[in-house]
Amino acid sequence: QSGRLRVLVDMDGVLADFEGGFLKKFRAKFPNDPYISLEDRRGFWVSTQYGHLRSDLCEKAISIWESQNFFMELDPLPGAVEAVQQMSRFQNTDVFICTSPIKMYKHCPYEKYAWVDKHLGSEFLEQIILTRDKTVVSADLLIDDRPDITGAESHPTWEHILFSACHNKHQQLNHPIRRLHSWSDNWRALLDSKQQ
Ligand code: DGP
Repeated sequence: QSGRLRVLVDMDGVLADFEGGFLKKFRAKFPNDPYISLEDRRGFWVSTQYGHLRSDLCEKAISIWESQNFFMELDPLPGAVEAVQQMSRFQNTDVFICTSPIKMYKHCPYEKYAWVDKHLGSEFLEQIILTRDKTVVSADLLIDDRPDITGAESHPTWEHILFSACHNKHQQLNHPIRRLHSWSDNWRALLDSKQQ
């Protein structure tokens, strides 16, 4: 081992306010349709819950994040930018932003790079990992709001830290997993716990 700590930080729902940005743009584009408040969000997939509310709302939801400027205009979550900047300045620590782009690739990958450049600076462009399979990326920690992270590697090297989000905060998990409730929670202690 290199003696360095490697941390993967997810983007949507951890650094960028995907849920808040989605709801704002959904309500603006479809003002006469019902919507799901952040309080009532359950399950990782937004389009699934909207489809259960009314079947036509599934594709209306998808149209929001497939639109130009959706990912670019997401606000940073409170404390996220500061936390990642501080984390990256820690001794013996490498921070990577590990994010799964949507398959409609016209805007999303470009806008994710532009978001990182805008909010974290061009030096962070070196740290971006775009992948639909996070299990094949090796690290000590993965901070991510998605409860079920699976892929080709059945034994990922990282410990998944579940970042709390509107869709997962009520969720009981059958396997024990550590959580980070927000960026005001003690992420430094999590990193310390992995430092050999
Ligand atoms: P990640 O947070 O890195 O696991 O990426 C997941 C992406 O999927 C993120 O951009 C949010 C987005 N997403 C959320 N809900 C849905 C959905 O219902 N369908 C699709 N296709 N993507 C969704």
